[in-house]
Amino acid sequence: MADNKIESVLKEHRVFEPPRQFVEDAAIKPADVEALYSAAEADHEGFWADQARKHLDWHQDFSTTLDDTNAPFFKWFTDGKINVSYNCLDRHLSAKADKTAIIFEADDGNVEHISYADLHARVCRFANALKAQGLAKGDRAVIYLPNVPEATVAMLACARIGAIHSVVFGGFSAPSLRDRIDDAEAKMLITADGNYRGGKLIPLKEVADKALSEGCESIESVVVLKRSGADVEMRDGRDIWWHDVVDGQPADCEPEWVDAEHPLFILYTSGSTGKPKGIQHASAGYLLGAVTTCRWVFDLGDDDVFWCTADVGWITGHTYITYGPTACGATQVMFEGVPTYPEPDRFWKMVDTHQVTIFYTAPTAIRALMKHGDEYPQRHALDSLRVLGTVGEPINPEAWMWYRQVIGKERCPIVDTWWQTETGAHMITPIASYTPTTPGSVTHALPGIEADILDESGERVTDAGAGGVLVIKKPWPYMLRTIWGDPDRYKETYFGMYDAHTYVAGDSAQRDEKGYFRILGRIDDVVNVSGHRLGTMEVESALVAHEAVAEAAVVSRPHDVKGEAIVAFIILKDGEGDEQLASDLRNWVSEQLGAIAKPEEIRFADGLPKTRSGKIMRRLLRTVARGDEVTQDVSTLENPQILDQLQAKGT
Ligand code: 6R9
Repeated sequence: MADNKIESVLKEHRVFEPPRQFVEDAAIKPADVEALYSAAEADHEGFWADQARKHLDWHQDFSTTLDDTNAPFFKWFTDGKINVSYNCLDRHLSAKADKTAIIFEADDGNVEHISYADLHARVCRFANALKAQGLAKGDRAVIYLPNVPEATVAMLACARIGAIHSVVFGGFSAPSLRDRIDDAEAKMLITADGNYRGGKLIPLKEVADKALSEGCESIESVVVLKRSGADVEMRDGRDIWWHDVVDGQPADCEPEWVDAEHPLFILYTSGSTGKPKGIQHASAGYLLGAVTTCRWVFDLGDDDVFWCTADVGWITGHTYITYGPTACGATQVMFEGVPTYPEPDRFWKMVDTHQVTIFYTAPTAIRALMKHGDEYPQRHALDSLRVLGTVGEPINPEAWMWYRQVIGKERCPIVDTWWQTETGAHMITPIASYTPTTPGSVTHALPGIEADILDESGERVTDAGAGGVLVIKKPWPYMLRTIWGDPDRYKETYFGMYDAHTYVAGDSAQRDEKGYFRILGRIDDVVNVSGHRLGTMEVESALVAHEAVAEAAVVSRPHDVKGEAIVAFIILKDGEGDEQLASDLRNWVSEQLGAIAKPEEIRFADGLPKTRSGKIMRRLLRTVARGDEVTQDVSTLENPQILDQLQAKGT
């Protein structure tokens, strides 16, 4: 099926021009885009310096644009001084104090409008509270909150005082939360008593307590938002309610002016080894990417209502909820719930209610909603929409066409945006008012981004249809700066394959006849389940931590809603596996890592296919998991008889 998918993308030749009316109404015209491309080509650094001065408010201007003397540890706008929360809030107050910044819709349908003046006051109060709790510039605070405005407030409050936040997605388990707190050596945890998603209670404080019960020695205080009203234990001297910490705090807080390179946040993401990587972003460069991409790619303007359906716990929520729309002074929708609750028309109903103009979601959501049938979107007019976006994984042409026809009514350009936690913001994507689009194609790199495809020896791959390694050949302002506490891993992972200026994304890609990029998938041991990155090693380590398991190998197979699903091959310490144990193991992984990592299928075997040097042959397992015929060379296999057994056990 994977091969079919690639083939159907390869045969895809449909091209859709940006609608004429859209271009006429757009803030950014094709001629403006052309000018950006030529400026970037003529002078990469000069281009980014101009953009940084145009889109950001500086407390002190910078004199060096790019310092690459210690490549790949690049620095941008080094001697400039800035505050990110000032750029997201204060600078809008003179003209837009009463403009709605956030339209928040809760899981139960309750709606709250928060103006820029109000958001500013909430951020200042919470920033003052953080300081009063002893959090200072450079300290880390882990945020483990639902997708509610307080998450944005907490992030911006950290930015205001120069503290470094690390948001952990609310679906992550206690051990995952603990690992992240320990790795970041966080001083404070900001969480909630719990919240409702899809009508179900998510017991955040309970999970947090479990995480804190072992390790997490760096944590001095825990701030708890009252959200669900659930009964929770508050530990004396450590836990304190959000409403109590902000009580009496002034609604003004002088921003801490930090160096452009001051770390803004750490966000953990899966890599090819068991330990998640703390991706570290810098203040000014990151914010610049958030602003330019909102303006260029989405054509985000003053009259728009922007809605990114991601959770703030992921990079998409960081850049396209907390930082991008606010830095642009835009109005955005923030949603606590799930697309199918109470009914599968929730998204479409919300688009009409809030008159959403730009809608940004993931292919997995599009595929899931498409399965429910056209009658749900057809209940709603959807006529406020003007741009549709997708992110997180490759989108199959069928889902792309459905999105275009049924949601966009053939009127809205679709921007299929390729980027990563590490890249900070969009990299390869159509520009809504400029780029003719093709289903399943991420089209071309943005101005100031030098994307290319290389073969293993570093030669450019230029032939249409030929695959290779996706690279970015020049540093860009919104790239990650390092892996928190592990600069060697940063260097090795992203710049180890070619040279210190060539960023290796970890994806393979190819070009079509037009020169457009298509993303084929990861080249490392990372799988993409419902748009979320998971390291197969992480899942394997969780499995072998179970008392019954001797060895585990995890691969993925295509899944028509999730994109990819996890299949785990298990060797038991003794005895034979049964359905009960399979179900226990699935739940075990969910407890260890979070529900997104739960294997779709567990297969028990007596051994794993290994090379004579002892390496598990994952390619072979992938073929078996997909139910495909094994055509690979198995002559190097140490234990060929295991293959028949694995295939026979297929369900
Ligand atoms: C933003 C985000 C990054 C990985 C990336 C790639 C996949 C993201 C994609 C896409 C095809 C797109 N990916 N966008 N693949 N088309 N439009 O998702 O960040 O969670 O770090 O994942 O997701 O494989 O390398 P992150």
